Amino acid sequence: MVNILVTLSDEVTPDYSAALAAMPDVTLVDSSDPNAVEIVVYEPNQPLQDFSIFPNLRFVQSIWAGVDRLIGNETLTVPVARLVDHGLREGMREYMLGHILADHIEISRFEHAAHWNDRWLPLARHKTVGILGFGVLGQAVGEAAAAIGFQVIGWSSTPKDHPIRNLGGAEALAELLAGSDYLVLLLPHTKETEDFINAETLAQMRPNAMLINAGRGALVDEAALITALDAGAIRRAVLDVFKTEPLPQEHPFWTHPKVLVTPHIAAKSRLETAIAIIRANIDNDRAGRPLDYRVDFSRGY
Ligand code: NDP
Ligand code: OXD
Repeated sequence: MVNILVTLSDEVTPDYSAALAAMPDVTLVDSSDPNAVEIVVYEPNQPLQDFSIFPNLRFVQSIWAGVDRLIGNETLTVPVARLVDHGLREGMREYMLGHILADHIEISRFEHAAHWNDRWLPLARHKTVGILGFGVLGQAVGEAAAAIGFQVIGWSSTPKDHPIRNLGGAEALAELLAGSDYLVLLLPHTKETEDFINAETLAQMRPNAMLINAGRGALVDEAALITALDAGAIRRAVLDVFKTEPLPQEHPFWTHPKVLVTPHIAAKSRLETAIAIIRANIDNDRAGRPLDYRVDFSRGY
């Protein structure tokens, strides 16, 4: 038997608890007996921050992909696994492609138009989708965009052996910024990526570019983005993640005519796919194998 503490939001706790409790070798425990806790199934926005209270803890399984809130937590001395699963890939792909295509076929031109404007629409192959952060989710988005016909360029720390053209390094970044009609941000939040989109990088983008950030709010200098939108340095921004979440009611993004705000829903974790990843890591740990998708604390993601 293995003892699992579920530390998730109220919204998802009942479903994850039921799915785990149904496993014949799992006992659910609560934090009233810290000695009993062997695995914590966790969302990084939960109040539990001190893991040192669990002397028998073996690992922490995050059901989020982004673990920036865990990096630097010195009480975490056991392995941490992040979520990599099909549900996140599907969600992110649909979110990104939905926003890109809605913009690309100029839906806003026709909404309540009340006049016959039959100006030509471009084809996907006339446009470039640039993806900053060509990891698990960036590649899923890139593959979907390429399948529709967009030109796609990915960018990451190290170039990948992948059929989509992808690059690494500062020179390549300049090419991607200057060449993208749609700039997708799927970098993790680390010291290196903080305010990655700033006055300098925004100035390198195309005036017709649309920025879509589903990585983390910390990637974008919010004031610089508003200045760039107001000045016409870029055309539009779709933002799913913010420096402060929930986005404060008085924040200018809510009412900015060139900004669309979504409430961190680009790719929600789904029990139906996440549970298999949790199960696999329970088995990995029991068999003495390394965890799948273990977080590398030294690089910060
Ligand atoms: P991955 O770790 O698979 O991908 C991250 C990519 O970013 C990698 O390709 C990595 O390069 C690259 N990268 C990291 N740091 C740098 C840097 N300094 N310069 C250049 N490239 C860099 O993560 P995922 O694709 O699974 O997730 C990406 C992010 O998406 C998460 O960290 C999270 O913040 C966010 N997310 C948001 C969700 C939402 O609903 N809005 C849902 C899920 C995730 P390399 O491969 O070479 O290391
Ligand atoms: C995230 C997630 O990292 O929801 O944002 O998985």
